[in-house]
Amino acid sequence: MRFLHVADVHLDTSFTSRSTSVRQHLRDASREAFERSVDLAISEGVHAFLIAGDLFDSERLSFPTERFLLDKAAQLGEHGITVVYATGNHDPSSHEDGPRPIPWPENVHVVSEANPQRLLISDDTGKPVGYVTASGHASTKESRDLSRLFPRPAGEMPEVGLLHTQVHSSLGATEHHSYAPSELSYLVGAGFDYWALGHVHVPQTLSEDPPVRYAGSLQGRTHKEQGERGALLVDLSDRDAPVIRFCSLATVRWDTVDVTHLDTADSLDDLQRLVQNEWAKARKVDAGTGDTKWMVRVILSGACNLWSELRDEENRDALADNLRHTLNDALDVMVVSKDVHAPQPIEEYRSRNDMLGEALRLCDMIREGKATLETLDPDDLAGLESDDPELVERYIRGLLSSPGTDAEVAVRLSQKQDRRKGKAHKAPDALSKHPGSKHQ
Ligand SMILES: [Mn+2]
Repeated sequence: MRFLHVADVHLDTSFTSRSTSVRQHLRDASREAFERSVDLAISEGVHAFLIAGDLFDSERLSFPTERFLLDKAAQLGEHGITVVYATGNHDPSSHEDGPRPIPWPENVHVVSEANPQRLLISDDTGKPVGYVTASGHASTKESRDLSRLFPRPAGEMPEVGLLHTQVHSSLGATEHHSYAPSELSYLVGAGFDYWALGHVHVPQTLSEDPPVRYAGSLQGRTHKEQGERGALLVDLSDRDAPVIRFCSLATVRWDTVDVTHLDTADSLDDLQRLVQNEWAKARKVDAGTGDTKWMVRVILSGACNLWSELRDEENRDALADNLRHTLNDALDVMVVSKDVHAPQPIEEYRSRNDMLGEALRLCDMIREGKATLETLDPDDLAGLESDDPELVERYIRGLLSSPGTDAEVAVRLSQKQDRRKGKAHKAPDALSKHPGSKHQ
């Protein structure tokens, strides 16, 4: 038996936090990835197309998606491909929480109740090639271990288990609610040749023999879902030697660019150039498929002369806007400033015999636990309501652990010093930079 294993398509996700055009593009991308999986199933001549739950994101099912799915299902049917779709916690059969039922063609078997169904799969001449046993979610909060309900398979043909489940030990499982939880050791010993799983969006192999696999989300939906996304093409013709191939199908990818060396940036153009360089490097390592569009998150960190500008959300949005046009193949860009601080000769300051040196040494001592701020009134600390001295202590140390803290202390104190020194200190600099400005 040969089949395609897809999961977590989440069609019609709302993507409400995105702009109208990006939202539309992301919704289209989910359908496009599904379309590619259907094309692949047909070109590979598989016998079955398995959907391991969360085909829909919620009860929302748009007319374009309904039309699209019925067309794709019929197309699979024309090629003699059986579709088995086991519902998940996002698309349960319950009428209150799940999508409305649609008139699927005969080649589609929707399994939407816990009671497992064992379906015979045949090739296009009608010759049986294997069985798929599936169980589905009837509600959004299935709490039972559905795998325990699967009858033990016995026979000469390959047997596949299809289920939307949170296997306890899987990578990224904590990101998902523990619905229909199951145990890997039980799945491994349950007698199936392959477990086609859905729910956890990180594609992964939980066991090689027998294969227990998460296909992962077909199209990533957030920055937590970076990396290639697609489906698993499985050949169980030789039960002792399954052949499994991951096929990258998602048209939109999510990626993060870390820009940590900002010390040469003195203008918006400089910042843009630095980000562009990092972007080009990242795309050299992983170019996508050529027509890939990217959802980009830029994380800026470290010392930068523009540190105070980068604290302003409007400035970050403006930078993101510019990058949207300049980064190749970017669909959308967001800019995050993480511990961006003023460039300061901290070590030199620390040894100084003035208020700034004193403050920096005090920060060190608090970090090292050699000093406490016992007389501090917690009411003055934003974000901390407790007056438990231990909590206050831990909170202060947490604040001081950020790499930019010393620089911030230095900037704040030296600005005050500058101000106190007044024009006598500032004026010559200002005049030499803008000759003649006084007379305009
Ligand atoms: Mn899901």
